[in-house]
Amino acid sequence: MKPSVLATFRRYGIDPRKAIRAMKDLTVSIHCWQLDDVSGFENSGDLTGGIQSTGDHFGKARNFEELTADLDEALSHIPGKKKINLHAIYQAGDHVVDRSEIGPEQFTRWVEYAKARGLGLDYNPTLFSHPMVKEGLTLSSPDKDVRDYWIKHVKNSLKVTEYFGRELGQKALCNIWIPDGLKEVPADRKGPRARLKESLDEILADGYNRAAMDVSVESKVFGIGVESYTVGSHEFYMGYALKNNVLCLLDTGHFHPTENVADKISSVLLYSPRLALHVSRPVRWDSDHVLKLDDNLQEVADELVKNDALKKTYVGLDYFDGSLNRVAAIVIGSRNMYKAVLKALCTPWALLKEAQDTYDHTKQLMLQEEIRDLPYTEVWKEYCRQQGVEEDASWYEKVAAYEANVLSKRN
Ligand code: RNT
Ligand code: ZN
Repeated sequence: MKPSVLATFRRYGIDPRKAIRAMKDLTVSIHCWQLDDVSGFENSGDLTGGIQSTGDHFGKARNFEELTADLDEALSHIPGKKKINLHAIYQAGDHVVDRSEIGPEQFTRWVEYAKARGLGLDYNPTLFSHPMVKEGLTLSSPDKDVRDYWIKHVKNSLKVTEYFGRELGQKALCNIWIPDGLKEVPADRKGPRARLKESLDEILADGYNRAAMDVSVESKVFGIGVESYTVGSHEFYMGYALKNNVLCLLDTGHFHPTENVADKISSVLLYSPRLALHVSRPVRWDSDHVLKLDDNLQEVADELVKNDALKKTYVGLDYFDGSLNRVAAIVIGSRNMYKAVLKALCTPWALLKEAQDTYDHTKQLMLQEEIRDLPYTEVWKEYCRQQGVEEDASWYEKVAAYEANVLSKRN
């Protein structure tokens, strides 16, 4: 880095070289499902569960080989430590097995893939896009057969996750999200929640190896077709997580649009030793747009740094846009996540906090505005150089060539 860049940061008490070193504490879990619009390898039909992917850009990955090839292309342009976030529907055994039967054997190829590249893996049971989702309900269904079916699936998911953690020597996360909710105002709000609580208790009853994995529960405010009531609301899961020593997963698209999800991080961390995130970009609703380096993303990264939470947080990405080159979508969103954290690490929080705590609101505002102009780009470029990835838009030429040579040949 140029001495002038270092000098500029030094004036604020920041050493960008230290910031780059601190990036080792960040691991981003890159979601595989952007590459195929959450289709998976089961041929399970349309995406259901109140979530939607729109757009039909060509070149969507159709199987394990295509998806991992696309991932390799994307990963070669992303700096930093990475994991891959999988869903049960990405089972890759010799033949497709029923959801209730999916276990570690269906993921040996993924473990080999991850081992060969020094990646970690995370896991999500898939409780959507399936005929056993009855009337939109799974673990909270009034139908015991339905609940039991999904309880089995999630119990097996804990085994898959434990297998990932053990094999890869890196703790894995099993994140539970269910679509359960109602289109119309419910007659009974408590019943489904009580059933969900009971199902979760049963899932966790056998325990799991906490050295190899964590479990998180993901809340939501509403989904398409389930606008009036979501069983797994934020309050429900926040209570459940704290009481049962599992993690609360905050998806940045799962709250009312005027809520600041970054603001929740410091509260959760006062009561829970660890946190899980799905970083997304909601546009008017939980639309799962590709991450832009906007204020919302920056504030999430700022909170992770200020709360010294990089090591305590499972940072997962969760978006899926089918209207553009899906490999580029992974690269753009992921690079933005790392960039936001690096920028947060180059911010003079001590100075800002001092201004706040001494009631110097004018200085605080002045600083907040002046530091926008610090040469963060130079630090990002240096970080990318050290990581052996492109420091600028030149990665796009390679992804465009991949689109011409590989993606455009798929139909
Ligand atoms: C849905 C949740 C959930 C999914 C993925 C595919 O609203 O955000 O996390 O997006 O599991
Ligand atoms: Zn999510």
